[in-house]
Amino acid sequence: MKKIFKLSAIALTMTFLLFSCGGNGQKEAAATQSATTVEEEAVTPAAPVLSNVLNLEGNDQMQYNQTEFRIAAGQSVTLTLKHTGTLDKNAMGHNFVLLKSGTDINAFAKKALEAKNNGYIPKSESASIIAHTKLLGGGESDTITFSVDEKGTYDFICSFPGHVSMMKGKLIVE
Ligand SMILES: [Cu+2]
Repeated sequence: MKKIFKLSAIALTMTFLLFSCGGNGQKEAAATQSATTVEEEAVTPAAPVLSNVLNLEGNDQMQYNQTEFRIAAGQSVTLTLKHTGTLDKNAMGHNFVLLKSGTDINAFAKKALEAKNNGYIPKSESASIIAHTKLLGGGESDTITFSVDEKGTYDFICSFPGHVSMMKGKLIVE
């Protein structure tokens, strides 16, 4: 329900009609017209839609389950990173580090190597970081809240040693 009410004005009207009438035929019609948005958000992680609740997973195969998110500029966003594996954070640690535009992700990851004691978040590069989670081991999760004011495409990476080549993605701010 919550998701439905977040839709645009048009969709909201359609949804309202749907709930007022309750017919099954109308339900399908309304669903088709009102937004693929709802369906995609619920079922297809590969097709990102604007959202302010982001869920990201990292696994024991050194992979994120998502490589693209879309958010609205200036809107507060909550991101939860969950490590779905079982390996210890010293062997297969994962984090989410969102970087400012223009940051060289490989150079950043290189700096991160020196920051083991700080969850591989290099203090010397704090000016390049928009937001980050803590470093997680298997079964752990962390939730952060942030917002990005400027529209654009931003890189996010896992800064655990060696992970940036596989664990990276784009956050698109619209
Ligand atoms: Cu990682």
